[in-house]
Amino acid sequence: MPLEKLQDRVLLKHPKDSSAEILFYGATVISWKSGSTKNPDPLERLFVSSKAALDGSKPVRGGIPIVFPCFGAPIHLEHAKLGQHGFARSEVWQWDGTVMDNEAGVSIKLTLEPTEKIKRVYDRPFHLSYVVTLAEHQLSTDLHLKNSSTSTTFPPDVLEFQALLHNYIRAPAEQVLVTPLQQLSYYDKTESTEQGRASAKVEQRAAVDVKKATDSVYENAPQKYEITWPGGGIEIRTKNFKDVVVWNPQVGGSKIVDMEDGGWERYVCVEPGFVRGFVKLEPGKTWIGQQVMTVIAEERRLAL
Ligand code: TA6
Repeated sequence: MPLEKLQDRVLLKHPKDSSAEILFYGATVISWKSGSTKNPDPLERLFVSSKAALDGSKPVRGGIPIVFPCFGAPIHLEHAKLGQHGFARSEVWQWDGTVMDNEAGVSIKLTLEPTEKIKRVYDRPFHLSYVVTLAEHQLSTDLHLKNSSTSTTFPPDVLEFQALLHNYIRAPAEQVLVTPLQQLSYYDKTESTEQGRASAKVEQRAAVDVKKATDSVYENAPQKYEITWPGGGIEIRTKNFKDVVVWNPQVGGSKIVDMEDGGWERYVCVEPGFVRGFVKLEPGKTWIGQQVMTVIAEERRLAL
């Protein structure tokens, strides 16, 4: 059966043995298992901390949490009542149905609309939907946001938001490299200026590693990345996510309460988003942020 709907999650299964698991809480993808063209055995491609809460009590430490409508602490007046990374990752999304189920892949849709609870902190006209598609070696995650305002007043009821897919890619942090980020401007959140802002830099490295604590927000990035390590890799392609964040706290991760011991050694976060500035969306219009993750053929297997 290509799709199994449980009480708190949906399981996707591809005839060629890849699979995915999506919690209704946060629409968080918590597992993606896939082989590659060279090695058919499915391997887990995402990192989820063994200490992560999966019961809806807090955002999942791992997988693919959805960041919306603010990235980090809110800086826009409309987001003033929100917590870090907004509310999309900590609300229960609704099942909308199967979008596709054929040889090419299986695809489902979840939605999130303003509830009384959300309106208390974010009283804006939005309709979110999230389409997750599993193929043989690929996982696609598309976030759709509609400005559902029907107001015809002037000025128009424009939504201003940020959005990001906080991918925890399972990889050996000591060996992983992220490319191509060279010559991009970025904000280094591990360092701050005298004004307390992240310091602005230009990336000099041909390949970015995370051997030391890294929290870098790259602007106007190429939207096509390779995350590679000896024996494996993932390619990420995106549309409308103009920025990308690379994060690994290294041993500082031991201060994160729901991080498993040494968990930071087993992942790199590569997070496509629109997080510098805001997307501005007119009433009735829809914005779509798309991501396709593909397993790069591996020469040999690593046990992670
Ligand atoms: O995307 C990177 C980041 O914003 C880091 O600054 C780091 O704090 C991380 O996200 C995790 O945030 P969280 O709220 O999930 O603990």
